[in-house]
Amino acid sequence: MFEWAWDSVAAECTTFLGPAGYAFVQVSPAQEHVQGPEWWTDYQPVSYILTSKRGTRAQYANMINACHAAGVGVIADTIWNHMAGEDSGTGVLGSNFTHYNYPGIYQRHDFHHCGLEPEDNIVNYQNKTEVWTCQLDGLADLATGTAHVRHRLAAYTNDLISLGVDGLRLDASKHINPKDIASILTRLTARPYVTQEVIYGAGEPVTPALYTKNGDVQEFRYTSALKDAFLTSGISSLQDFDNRGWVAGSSANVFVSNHDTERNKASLNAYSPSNTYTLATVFSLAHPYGIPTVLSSYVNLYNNDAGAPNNDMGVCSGNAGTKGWFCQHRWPAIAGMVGFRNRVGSAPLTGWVSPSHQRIAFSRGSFGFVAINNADGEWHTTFKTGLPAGSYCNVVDGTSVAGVCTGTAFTISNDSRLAVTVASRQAIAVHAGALG
Ligand code: LAG
Ligand code: CA
Repeated sequence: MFEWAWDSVAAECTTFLGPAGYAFVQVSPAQEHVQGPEWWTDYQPVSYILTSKRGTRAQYANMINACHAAGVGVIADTIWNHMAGEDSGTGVLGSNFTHYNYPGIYQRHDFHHCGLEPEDNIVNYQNKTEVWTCQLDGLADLATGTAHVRHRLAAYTNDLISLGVDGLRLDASKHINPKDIASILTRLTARPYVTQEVIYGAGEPVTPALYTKNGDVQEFRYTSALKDAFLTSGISSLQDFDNRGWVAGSSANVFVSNHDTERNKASLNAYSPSNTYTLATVFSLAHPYGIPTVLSSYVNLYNNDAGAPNNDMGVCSGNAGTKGWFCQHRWPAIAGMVGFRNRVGSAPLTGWVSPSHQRIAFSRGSFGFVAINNADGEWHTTFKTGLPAGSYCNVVDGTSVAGVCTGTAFTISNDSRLAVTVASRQAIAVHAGALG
């Protein structure tokens, strides 16, 4: 829930995320950060006081309690790599800092000074040490190899854990030696779910595989592959992700888009043509590779700096966004596929068919079936599914309420066949938990 204020996340956990079956909600960084209207101020910590543009510590704690009551865990976006980028300034709560001095927290020797004067910024991604110890975008790089910094980062994280945080998105993990991450994790009072941001770069020595010992890793090759498949080369290629040199599915956290790639165009986004963003999200929730994350963001993507709308208060209107928010998490196809994923669990992918390069269908054992038509033109056929006979709700366009489908219902025959027309640039999906 990119940039949603804590009070608005709390309300959304209760009214939508919990009932829809989302397991976790990932929220923006919670610590005090630099001032300014841009969204990315959140990624420039100035202290570990848990007050940010998104709310106070009390509001953060209340959000966690509300989400837990709704059955939703909370993943905190956590910044271990750096502090702020500016030469000096004041945080949103009034904490003063200079580039290498955070009174009472860090001083000059708590930062890397990698020797690339005058800026000390990363230039050469072929050099591991440089990627880990020089500055990312001018952000003061913490000396994560030292006991003091490890201790301080663990204290910040243990504070989040004490409020009930269930998982950590470790921002800029690629820029931290994985041994430093491992050491900080040993200092935590609980072992939360961990997903590490390690953006793959072809031929670079700092690889996602170096980080799997610490927890899950975000597999950006998946994000690129989906963009390429849905926009260009065809979706029939979206198989065998475990045989491509990517991290194993059991270590992967995957997404169609995150807040960075929707801005830098390294992925599909909500403005992608021909329904491809929704279809790709249906695919990611149907396919067993990795743990899928659904981004929920706001409409102003073409101004890279634009902060959240509506004074940061996230809000949706029925199944759609409003007041500048997209509310992707409520879009019927996406929310419906969360129910699909929960119902199919770890059932294997079976019965893959792809009669042409823009059409695929597969089952998840005897629990679910999906067909995706990324071509212009109807796909009229009879599928062999893994499901028992019955009447099922198409969860891409409807929900099953007490066994009655609010959208289209499909009949699966005694021999598990489904005769159906999948409209141009649409998907259908049925599962054992949504009869119609
Ligand atoms: C991340 N992952 O590794 C976040 O996903 C990404 O959103 C963060 O960058 C980055 N790491 C640092 O946490 C974002 C913006 C940057 C922004 C940075 C710090 O994408 O554009 O940099 O947060 O706020 C900004 C300016 C830079 C400037 C820097 C330091 O855009 O021009 O050099 O601040 O003053
Ligand atoms: Ca670093």
